[in-house]
Amino acid sequence: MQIDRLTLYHICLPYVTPFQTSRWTETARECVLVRLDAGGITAWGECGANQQSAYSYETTRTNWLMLEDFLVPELVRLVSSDSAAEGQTESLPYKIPLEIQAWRRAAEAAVPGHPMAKAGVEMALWDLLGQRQGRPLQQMVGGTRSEVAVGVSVGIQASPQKLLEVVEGYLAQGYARIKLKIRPGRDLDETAAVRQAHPDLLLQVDGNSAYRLEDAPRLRRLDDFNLLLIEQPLGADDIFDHARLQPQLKTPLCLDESILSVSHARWALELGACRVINIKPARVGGIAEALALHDYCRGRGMPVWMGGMLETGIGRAANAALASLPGFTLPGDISASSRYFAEDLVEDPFTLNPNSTLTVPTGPGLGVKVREEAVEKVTLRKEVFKN
Ligand code: OSB
Ligand code: MG
Repeated sequence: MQIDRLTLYHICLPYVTPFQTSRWTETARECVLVRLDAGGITAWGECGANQQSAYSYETTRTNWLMLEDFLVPELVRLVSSDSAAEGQTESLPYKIPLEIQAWRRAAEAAVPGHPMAKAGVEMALWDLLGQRQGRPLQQMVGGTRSEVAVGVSVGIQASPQKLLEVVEGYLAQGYARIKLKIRPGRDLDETAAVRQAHPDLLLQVDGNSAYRLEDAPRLRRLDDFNLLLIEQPLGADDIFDHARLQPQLKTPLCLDESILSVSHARWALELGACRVINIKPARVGGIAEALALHDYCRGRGMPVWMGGMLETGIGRAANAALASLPGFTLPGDISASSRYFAEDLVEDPFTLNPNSTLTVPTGPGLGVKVREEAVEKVTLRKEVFKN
């Protein structure tokens, strides 16, 4: 595998509106982009983390650090040794390219954890291989739908009334599924206001680990609102207490922060900690692990849906391709570019179709053309690594 040049960009792209969750507020997509130049092809990847250490321990700067000190040198070593990977024997509807398998082994051996840093490199490799083979990512991963059902994740607002206004703004744009960010005290009145005004809306909530098992009576009151699911009320490392909580609720629990691998999904399933899983390639270390999670859940009848990290059009292209797999049976957090940014980094911004879907890119690799001048404009720091 020949790579001529790797470039890291630390970018900061402001959101059209701040995004407030139970535990942090984001005002911009501040992340690391990975660019690979190889034989005339330019490929891109997006690391998952944002500026703050809140959703997980990873941040923009830890992503940069782990890439610079460990992961980029590992990739350089891998590329120059051109070590052959063993062939894949399982029969799957897709193939994990040997180069990706070799990268995953090398990255795993070099660095424990830091999935969001690893995912940025892995995404760029998929993009490079796809462009080289003239194959869209969707085809490489075995995706089947040309459009994927989507919704919007709505941050905490000043009041239930204001929240309803914001939600109605999105409904007017055509979004058919809404997710509300909640925290103790900013949950029941808010959810009630939206549910009362829209009895048939596909509605779900996300606690981002702001609750404790002792809050079970409060969470049980959410059962009155006919929600699709309650996402990650308890701690990221607390699959066990989610298993204690789920039997006390009618509403399905969905795990996000708790699931970093197929093993975690197995624990959750065997313990009865949730009935739905949110898959984010960024959170689980990349596209290959997301595929494995999808397969695992599908084989056991556990519905999954595509989450998001408020990615730019680069990361969102990968998420949309994956969301077209058959196991993704609930609408994803993959909104149109305009929900996030005044100007996205990709040439054809993602737009919402009237049936609350996004169209999956069909070009080779990620299938998006990155506007290099737009990237440069929002770049705070850039470093080139030559092979
Ligand atoms: O918990 O799902 C989450 C964004 C950043 C970090 C965590 C989460 C989110 C979202 C937004 O809910 C999803 C999106 O539109 O990308
Ligand atoms: Mg979540």
